[in-house]
Amino acid sequence: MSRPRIKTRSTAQGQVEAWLRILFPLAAVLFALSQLAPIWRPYVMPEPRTEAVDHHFSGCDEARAAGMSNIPWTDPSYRDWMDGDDDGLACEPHRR
Ligand SMILES: [Ca+2]
Repeated sequence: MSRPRIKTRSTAQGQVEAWLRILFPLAAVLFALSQLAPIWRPYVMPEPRTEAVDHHFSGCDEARAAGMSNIPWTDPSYRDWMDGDDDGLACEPHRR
């Protein structure tokens, strides 16, 4: 009478399977946490947009009285006729 043959695993194969039993659940947990991360991200208030406003000054005296000088050509309040030397800056401070 012969004994039934029992297939045995090698030690290395057993170690690999043991590591996989640990690594697969760990990877699943880490993946799930990475998917939840956007929920935990703190809300950051956006910076208020500072859009340039066209003030429609009647002249440089009014602009300076409002605290604006050296108005660049990119500013909506810039007017060609307020830039006497045509250098792209309107209402430069008075020279002394
Ligand atoms: Ca100028």
